[in-house]
Amino acid sequence: MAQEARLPYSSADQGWLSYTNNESLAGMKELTQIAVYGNSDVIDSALAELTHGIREMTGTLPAIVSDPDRQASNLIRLALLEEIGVPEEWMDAARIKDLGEEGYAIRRHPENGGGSLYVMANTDRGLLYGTFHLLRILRTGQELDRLDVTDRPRNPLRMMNHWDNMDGSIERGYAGRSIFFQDNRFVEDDARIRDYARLMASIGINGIAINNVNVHRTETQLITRQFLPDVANVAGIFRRYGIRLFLSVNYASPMELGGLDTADPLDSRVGDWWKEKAKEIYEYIPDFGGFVVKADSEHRPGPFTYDRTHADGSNMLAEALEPFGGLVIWRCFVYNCLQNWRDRSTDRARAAYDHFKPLDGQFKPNVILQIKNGPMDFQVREAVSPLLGAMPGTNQMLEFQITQEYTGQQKHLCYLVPQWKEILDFDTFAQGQGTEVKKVVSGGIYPYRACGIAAVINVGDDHNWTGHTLAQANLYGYGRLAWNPDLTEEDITGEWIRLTFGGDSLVSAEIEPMLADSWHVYESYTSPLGVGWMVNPGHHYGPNVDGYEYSVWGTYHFADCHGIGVNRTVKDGTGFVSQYFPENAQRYESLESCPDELLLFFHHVPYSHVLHSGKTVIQHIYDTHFDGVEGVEQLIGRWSKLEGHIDEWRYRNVWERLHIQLDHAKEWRDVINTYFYRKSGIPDAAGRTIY
Ligand code: GCV
Repeated sequence: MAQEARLPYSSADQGWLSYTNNESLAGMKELTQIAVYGNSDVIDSALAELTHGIREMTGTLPAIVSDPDRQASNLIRLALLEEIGVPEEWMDAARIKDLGEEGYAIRRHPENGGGSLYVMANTDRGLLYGTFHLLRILRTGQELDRLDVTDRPRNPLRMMNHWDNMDGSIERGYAGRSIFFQDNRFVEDDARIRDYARLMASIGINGIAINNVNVHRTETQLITRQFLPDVANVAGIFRRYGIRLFLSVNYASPMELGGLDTADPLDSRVGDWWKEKAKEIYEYIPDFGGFVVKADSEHRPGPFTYDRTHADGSNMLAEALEPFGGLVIWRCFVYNCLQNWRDRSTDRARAAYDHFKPLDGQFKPNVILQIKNGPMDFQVREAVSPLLGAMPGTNQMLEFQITQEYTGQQKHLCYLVPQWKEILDFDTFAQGQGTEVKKVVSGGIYPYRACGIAAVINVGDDHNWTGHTLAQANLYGYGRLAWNPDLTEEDITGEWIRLTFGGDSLVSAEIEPMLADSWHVYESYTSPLGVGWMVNPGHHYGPNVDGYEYSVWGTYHFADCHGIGVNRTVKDGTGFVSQYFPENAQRYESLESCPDELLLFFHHVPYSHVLHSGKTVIQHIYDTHFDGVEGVEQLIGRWSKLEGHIDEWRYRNVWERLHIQLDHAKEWRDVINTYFYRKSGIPDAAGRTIY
């Protein structure tokens, strides 16, 4: 029974689900009783959350009443529409239909001198999302009197990708160990997984891949009977929260598990092996979401070994999953990672488009191509991938990275919502003006059968999930944007702060600008003008200006004594620019119209080149690196004002990380400025200390 669920399940920080006492709600009669119309595990989860949230906020556990009179008032009615039947004037058939499978309506209706709150949906998942929305409304103290909300998600698939390994490590994880695995087994205590499922459902996530896309030996076994019972157990936890479980699979599984001598997608033994495998998986997990596949990428196996295309490879898997409604999420992060740095004509940025664009229209309806937001790899600033929008006949989804691999590794504060907003709002011009990325991936431009957004998650088993407490805002913000990419940065930030820290206005007044400024601050003291990659190879923490300069990875800045940047123009560069639709191609091709922040991504220029800002490139480098450190000092100044306004644990957690950030920002500043001073011989116009 839902009422018996003891929430939270673990002692971890509850983040934005901390429903602390809220005196203004104490007298509200409609929060004292709940009537439920419908019956399912997901509805039980909604009810458990609602009772828990209300008890925490008001101090009183609401009573569950069954079959109340239609005239009864002063209660919450949590109702499937088909069970309750609402008056036509509230919700006509069109509006009900419009809620779809995941939407909901929340409404306050005056009744018999009192009032009732209605949460209504066509499905139990809709009710769960509506419940979390109602709790947000209550927690943030929004006006209830004329409450009349309807909402539904824009993106059909709103997904989290874990890069967790079964030994408990997390590739690019900065917040502890895996919450799923340890010592090559599943964890025994699943309390963290249960709280995690709640957190994810509360921001609308509906799909989670639990293991790393680099599928090593033990993880290859996840699709065998040895581990499927455990996988099914986790899938069951997620199912109660409306989330489908996916697995990353090893493309060479038929060889590693099946004893075949090939993984050739056109060899019928390979296809048959996967068909049998799919049948087995669905015996354990009837609603299994499908496979995430990294093939022919960074030494992972794939169809190229057999001279087959990625359409051949993914379609073969899709055929196996199709009878069960499963999806193949096929990553487009395919490039030559053994490049010769002496060869300036090969451009890693071109790779995804060059590989996949010619295959448009050849993929099965249950294949989705998952495309990283940029053509390189989650840099603090890079261009938007030109592949997005360029394949009208192929399902696409966007991949973001919440885990801060290149953006400060959760030691530095770097709020990524502003970056994601820019990417989602980027106009591809694929179908003329107004073909923004957000419309493409939500299926609003081409008739995609499946699409949406995925992100590499930033959580581990640290008490606060994300290492840096303020990095929870990235997690929250991603979910909210995946639900509705039109939400504003300000709305998301304000909501997260109030839910997480309560209503103290000083806390909002200081944290809001901290988050808003942090991406630019981080960008200022790290790599300049979109060039990226000035980090140490392997762990990707910087600074190391030439860390990747003479390597095989295709990630160069080409700085010499005259200038810096990658010439990706059509005129005399790698031609990458031609992959964009003409409006963008023209803008990036020309030095005059290329935006400053991407200048070195698209052009190689002398240090004396004058930016639109009026500064030379070299002076811009010096200024931003000095400014960046000052920016961190300001972040510390703001945070210090919150001592005593925030509990000691979270205050110290952020304070300590901000001081690490300051030390490291100084290191970035001095290394980068000194490097470019020594390369260019041009002094800083302001005469500041450079070594
Ligand atoms: C999971 C980058 C990261 C790798 C990651 C890879 C990918 O190269 O550094 O850790 O591998 O991207 O997205 O597949």
